[in-house]
Amino acid sequence: MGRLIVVSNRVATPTETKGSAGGLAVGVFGALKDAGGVWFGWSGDVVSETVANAGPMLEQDGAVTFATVGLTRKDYDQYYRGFSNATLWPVFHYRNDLARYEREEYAGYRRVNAWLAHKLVKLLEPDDIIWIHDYHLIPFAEALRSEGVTNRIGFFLHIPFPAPQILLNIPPHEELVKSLSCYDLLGFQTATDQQAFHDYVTRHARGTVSADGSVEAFGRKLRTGVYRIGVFPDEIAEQAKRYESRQHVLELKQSLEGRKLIMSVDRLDYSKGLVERFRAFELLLERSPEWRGNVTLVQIAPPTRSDVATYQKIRQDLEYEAGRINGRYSGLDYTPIRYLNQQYDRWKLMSLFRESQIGFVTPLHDGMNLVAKEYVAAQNPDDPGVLVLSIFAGAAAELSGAVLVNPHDAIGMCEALQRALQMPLDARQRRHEINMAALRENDLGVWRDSFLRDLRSVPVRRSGEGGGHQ
Ligand code: ADQ
Repeated sequence: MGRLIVVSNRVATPTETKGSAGGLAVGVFGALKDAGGVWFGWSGDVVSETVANAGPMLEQDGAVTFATVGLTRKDYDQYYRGFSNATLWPVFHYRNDLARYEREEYAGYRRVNAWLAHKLVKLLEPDDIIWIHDYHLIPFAEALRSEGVTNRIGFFLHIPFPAPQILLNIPPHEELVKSLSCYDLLGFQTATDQQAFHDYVTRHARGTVSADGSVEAFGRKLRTGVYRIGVFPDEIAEQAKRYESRQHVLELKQSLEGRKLIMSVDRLDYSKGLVERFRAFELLLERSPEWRGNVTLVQIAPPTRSDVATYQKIRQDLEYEAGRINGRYSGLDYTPIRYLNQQYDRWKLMSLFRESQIGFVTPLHDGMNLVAKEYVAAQNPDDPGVLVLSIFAGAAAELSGAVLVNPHDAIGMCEALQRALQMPLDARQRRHEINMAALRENDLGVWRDSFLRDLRSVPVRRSGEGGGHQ
């Protein structure tokens, strides 16, 4: 079995893979440890051109090499802040209204992909399989192919793939899909995302799609599949339990003075539906006076991409809404919304989830949403909280024990909160068992292993073959 090469925009540090990072880093690192290999990507640093060109920096941890490069200011602005996060992210989350398109940024995006691919080529061996992650790196395989790389290359998209009518808003949409067709295997979070890609291929690229998900387009053949990313539920459950009597949990409990707790945790992003969530909670207090003073919403949302204008705007909007709602319903000893702009250690979050009666996860569009899965896994099976989940999270297709909501329906969300707050123990337990069974059946290991198994089964291309496998 050849080595595994993982390429992602950001690379976790060796220390992060041992606990503090999210499940994904731990899962990917597990596969790297088993097969041996390289994790390659951006270090997160903005550096001078000389330092960038001197990379990659190599750090060895057992059989795994962490290989990272810095980006120059121009590359960061065009590739990361520009085309990736001000064009692709909003459009792929159905927010054309927040997207901009600049030719120079797109050129920078392709240039950085080509530059990164060129850096990686030197680290490759003939039997390696290469797994590229996410929207920052769509042209990566094309760039590797143009350097003569014939290894198997797979791509997993962590975010939604938009319906063709939405994708058409990005002027170089055809080039992007053509770049995707250079992979041997494309993995999507949900069947809806896969279908959207197939729709583009058949309607706009004169391609064909077979019943098994194989695609022929732009003179290339590739496979597509649905791989639902998961968590390791029993590890999370154990972690949440182990830390349930730590000081931060006791302090929270004490400060609640017996009030019910609704927990929400997200990156501060407009796709996560935070403003709509605050308004639904406000409606609960407005329509059901008995809950005033008796339920608290804790929203943890650390800022991300804060140098992108649309992220500054969502932050302002949310601060305004939290202030307005708290002004309206606070008492001398009661604040309805506790809004925290902080990053928390993973184990702290899991133990806070366990203390709460509701996990309120309401994105407007999301790939999978791992917070929803973590919330379920962290619950105490003897007294579990209820997950109130948006139908637009990929996780909604699996977690049939959740109370599903449409985040655009404020009254519907408010009613769902009421229902969850009053749900009897036996109903909560039944729902929790259903959700836990789904998490165990499709955990992070299943996601990783099934993607890699499918990628390994793709026929090897002969040298000189340009695009997807023949
Ligand atoms: P994200 O948009 O980042 O991921 P999500 O799936 O919820 O969203 O993952 C967030 C991770 O960060 C979780 O593990 C969570 O615990 C952690 N996290 C969030 N807020 C935190 C905080 N305040 N402190 C510490 N940790 C925090 C993208 C896609 C998703 C897809 C994932 C994985 O947008 O749809 O599920 O990739 O494929």
